[in-house]
Amino acid sequence: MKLLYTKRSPYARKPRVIALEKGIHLELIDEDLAKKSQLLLDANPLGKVPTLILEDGSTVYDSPVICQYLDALNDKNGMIPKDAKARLNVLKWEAFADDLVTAAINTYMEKIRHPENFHKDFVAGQEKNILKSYQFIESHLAELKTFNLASVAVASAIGYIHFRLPHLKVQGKLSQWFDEISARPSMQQTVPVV
Ligand SMILES: N[C@@H](CCC(=O)N[C@@H](CS)C(=O)NCC(=O)O)C(=O)O
Repeated sequence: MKLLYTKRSPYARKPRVIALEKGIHLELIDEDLAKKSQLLLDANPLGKVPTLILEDGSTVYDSPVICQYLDALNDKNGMIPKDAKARLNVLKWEAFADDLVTAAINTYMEKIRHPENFHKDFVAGQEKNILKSYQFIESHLAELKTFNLASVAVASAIGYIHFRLPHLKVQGKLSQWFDEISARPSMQQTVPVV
C-alpha cells in the first residue's frame, strides 16, 4: 500500500503512527503540495494528503477513514476500541483533534499569506479557540491515558501547533501528558518536519 503524505501533516501522522504500531508496511510517498503529483491528483479529487492507495489500485481518504481501515487490518495493538461506546468516544476525540488542527492551519496560513496585514480578529478568534481547547483537553485527560487513536490524534494536533505556532505551547499537566504520549517510538518517528 502507498500512503501519499507530507512529513508535516498532522492528519497524515495518525495513519503513519497506526501503521507503525500495527506492523503494517506502507510505502510512503512524500508529496509537494505546491506541486502535487499526478498520482495524488488521480487518487483524490481534492488532492489532499493523506491518501492511501491499496494494492488493487483503489483509494482511501480522508485520514479518519484511513485510520479505521488500517486498524481493521489486523488484531495487533488495536488503536480503536471495538465496544460501541468506547469506540464512539475515541472517534469523537479524533474529530475534535482534527478540528483543532484546522484552527491551527487557518491561523498559520493567514499569517503566512498576509505577514504584514493579517486579519487580527480572525487570528485572535482562532487562537482563543485553541487555548479553550487546551483547557478542555486538560480537564478530560483521564479519557486520554490509553495510547490509542484518541491520544495519537490529540498529541498530533498539539505537536503541529508547537511546530507552526510555537507561542501556543502547552503547559503544566497537559504538557506532561503530551511529553508522555510523544515519547512513544511511533510518535518520535513521525515528529513534523519541514
Ligand atoms: N479531512 C482531511 C484533511 C486533509 C488535509 O486538509 N490535508 C492538508 C495537508 S495537512 C492538504 O492536503 N492540503 C492541501 C490542499 O488542501 O490542497 C483528512 O483528515 O485527511
